[in-house]
Amino acid sequence: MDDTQWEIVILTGAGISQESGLDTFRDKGGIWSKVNIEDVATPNAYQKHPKRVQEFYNARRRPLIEGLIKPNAAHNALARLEKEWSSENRGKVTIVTQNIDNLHEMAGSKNLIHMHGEILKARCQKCGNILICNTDLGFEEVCPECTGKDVLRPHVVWFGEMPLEMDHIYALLEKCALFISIGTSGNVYPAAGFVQFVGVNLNVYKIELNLEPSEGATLFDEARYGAATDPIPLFVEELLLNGIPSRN
Ligand code: BV8
Repeated sequence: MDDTQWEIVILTGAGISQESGLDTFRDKGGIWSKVNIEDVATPNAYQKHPKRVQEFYNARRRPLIEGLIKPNAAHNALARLEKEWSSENRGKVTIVTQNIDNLHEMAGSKNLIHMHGEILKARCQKCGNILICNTDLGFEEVCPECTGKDVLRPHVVWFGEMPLEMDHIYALLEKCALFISIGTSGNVYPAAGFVQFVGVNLNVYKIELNLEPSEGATLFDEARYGAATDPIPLFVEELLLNGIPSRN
């Protein structure tokens, strides 16, 4: 990166996909108000009740496979930002998403890290093979790599498991000039700690775009509140026009 290039890291959470028709987790009526985390999203839950866990993810995978869920104006605006920022040679834009849906890639985002995994993939617990999964996952499937049976689990990161690509993410955070946090309540670590991590560098501008103040709201330089399809396209427009805001 030379002095004229400015890297941007965007953290997204469930809020960005809410207007596409996917439930968030901790809002009223959200996923964790209907099921307990301990029953469906931990390695222990999978060990004790594998069928229940597979069914929880099968039900969340189906609408995505059926094509019922589409990216919204916020996903599209971020894809536009990545494309135009790099084509104007201003630097790189990377999205680090906590979401396991595929809406960022459907919108056209390329530099994308799924730190909590992807629901449209399965992982072999025996050999680590990761494969596309666009069907219900049960216990009859065989891993095409090691031919093991009863070994495929959803490729998602459960509570108590290490999120993916953490070294890569921290390296990006270390050199970014702008950190944007979108649609996340700031409850789940390590993602909730990213704003503090980038804040060590006093030159990084940190902005939160969310429906309401997150747990870490006071750590940002700026916050704009509203449903994602409202402030995000507007902020992207401003960014492409005026560049990264300064902290001074
Ligand atoms: C780890 C993936 C290290 C699958 C998910 C105490 C005890 C035990 C553990 C811990 C503990 N304290 C801390 C921990 C660690 C734990 C954690 O943080 N727990 C919290 C709950 C306290 N974290 C972990 O376990 C992580 N791993 O730390 O590893 C390690 C070290 C050693 C050895 C081993 C490991 C792993 C966490 C990953 C969990 N996986 N799910 C699935 O989806 O089923 S988490 C789940 O939460 C989702 O991935 C989700 O993305 C993520 C974050 O939630 P949000 O996206 O923020 O969603 P939320 O509903 O909360 O908020 C939505 C926001 O959007 C709201 O603010 C709302 O206002 C806003 N909004 C709503 N509508 C809109 C909107 N905004 C804009 N527009 C709208 N329209």
